[in-house]
Amino acid sequence: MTSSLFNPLDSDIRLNPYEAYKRFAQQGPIQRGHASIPGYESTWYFFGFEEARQVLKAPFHKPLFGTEVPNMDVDAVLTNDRSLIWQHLSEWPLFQNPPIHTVRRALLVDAFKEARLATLEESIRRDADKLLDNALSKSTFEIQQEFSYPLAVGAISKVLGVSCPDIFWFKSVTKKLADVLDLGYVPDAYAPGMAALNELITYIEEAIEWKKSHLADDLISQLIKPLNSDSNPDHNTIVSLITQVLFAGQETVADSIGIAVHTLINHPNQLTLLHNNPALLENAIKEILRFDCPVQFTGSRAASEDINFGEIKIAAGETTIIALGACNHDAKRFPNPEIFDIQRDLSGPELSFGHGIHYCLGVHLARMVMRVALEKLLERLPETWVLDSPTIWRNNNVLRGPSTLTLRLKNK
Ligand code: PIM
Repeated sequence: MTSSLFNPLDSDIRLNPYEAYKRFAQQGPIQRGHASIPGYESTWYFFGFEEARQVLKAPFHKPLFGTEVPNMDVDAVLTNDRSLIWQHLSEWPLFQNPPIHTVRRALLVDAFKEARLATLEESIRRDADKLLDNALSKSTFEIQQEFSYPLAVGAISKVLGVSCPDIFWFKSVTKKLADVLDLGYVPDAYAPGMAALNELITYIEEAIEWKKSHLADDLISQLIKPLNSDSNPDHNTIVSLITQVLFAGQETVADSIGIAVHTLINHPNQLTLLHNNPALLENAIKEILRFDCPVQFTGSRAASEDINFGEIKIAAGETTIIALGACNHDAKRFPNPEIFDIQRDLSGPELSFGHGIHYCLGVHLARMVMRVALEKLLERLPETWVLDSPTIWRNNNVLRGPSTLTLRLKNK
């Protein structure tokens, strides 16, 4: 049952988010949510595109973790069972504030520049072909496990300069971290998440040891090369940077490929249009991510002072969460938002990759892997894409994407 106060944990929001957002957005672009999540009792949800851009740019709004926020009892929010894993996760630039955020993000920026990533494209393209060589010989094709996920993990491994980890193991580890990062208080996720994190840390420490004698032009080499300066990151910082890159660099990319295929299957005319006009691919990718984005909610940010948005007064210590999917369907910014149109004019500001100092570092990687994936699928799949069974969506409120998306390749 849905209340008149927004609760991102309501099951109908996960199952049919855009209908729910539309209903709530009619009540205004900024709304106080349901007080159901411990630590987020007085959270404001942003549904308006412009308002969201404003709050993401506002310097006095900080992510919750690791910050001093007036009127907020951070210890109460970080109760014991989750504090252990958050000690590590809150080191991620994704959850940090300046000045630490600025220093750590700067350590990653070069590896994610468009020109640098372009040097990896051919090898990612070869991976895509190999995966499809294996997958397309069968009568059905489960895109996420057989294609999107290994392609995304392979791509981020190339950025880091390590060989692709065992996909089955890696998926189980990152799934447990995704459970921890779900919105709200998820007590059952913390112990398995911590165990998974420890496995990931062991894997990364081994990779770092190996890299020390195999330095190359890659991110881990950059991070561990002595810079002869006081600003060298320490070992724990390097490990946490790599856990963030490994986690964030593949989950959402794989989800985006799955979302793209699901959306195109549901809009066969647009799929045909794209087949006949490959030059539309770049705009199609933007439209896919506007229409259905893989990160539905930003992390929570607390106001460090009182702030007014028109009639709405957000008091110091109150938290804000941007409903990115809702903002991407704000009719003031995108007329007829529920229409999926790969020719839509998408010049101008966007939000699918966030905004402000936490704007997604992986934007070029995500777009490039999506482009390679879709080019290869358009080239090698039959012209009509047919689902073999209904798409199953992942069980997470923040991260959206198909967990199972099976295409029928041959009549059985
Ligand atoms: N992953 C990639 N970019 C952002 C993310 C993310 C955002 C919120 C929670 C978990 C991952």
